[in-house]
Amino acid sequence: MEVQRTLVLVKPDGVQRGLSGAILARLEARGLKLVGLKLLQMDRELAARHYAEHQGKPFYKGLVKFITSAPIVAAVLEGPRAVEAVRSAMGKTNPTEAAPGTIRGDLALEMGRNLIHGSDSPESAAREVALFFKASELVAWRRDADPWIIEKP
Ligand code: D4T
Repeated sequence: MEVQRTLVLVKPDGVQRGLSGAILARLEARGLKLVGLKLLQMDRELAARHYAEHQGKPFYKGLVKFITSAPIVAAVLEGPRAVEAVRSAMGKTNPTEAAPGTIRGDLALEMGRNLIHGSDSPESAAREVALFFKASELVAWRRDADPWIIEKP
């Protein structure tokens, strides 16, 4: 199984609501391994780079205003098909359509306050991880529980 790394952001609504730990706990409990973690407040430049694909869309200005409005937690998670594992744990972008049991389906109501970002492909993950973390800030470590989570670690 392909081991991947993916970028997760607990957005300002998650940090302000005190849900950073609860959100990361769900991803850790699923078996994803933390290899990078920090609290920061995004500036407009970082927001523009992160959301470059949405520039010009009607929701773009509000999105940048929101994402820069308070601190976020940035994390890099590693595991077999980690990109898809995080996306399925997050649920659909619009929380009212997200299935119960997902982070958005259980904890959020609106698209513009959907708590979490997760990279949508391995290519986006590589680009996004590099936006938020230097190589020296990522920690490659051996987790003793791996054989109990991953069939062929
Ligand atoms: P992110 O990128 O935050 O993980 O969300 P998704 O990958 O699930 O969704 P996205 O890239 O399509 O949207 C990015 C971000 O913009 C907000 N948004 C999106 C919004 O406020 N209104 C909209 O109509 C859309 C499409 C929500 C997530």
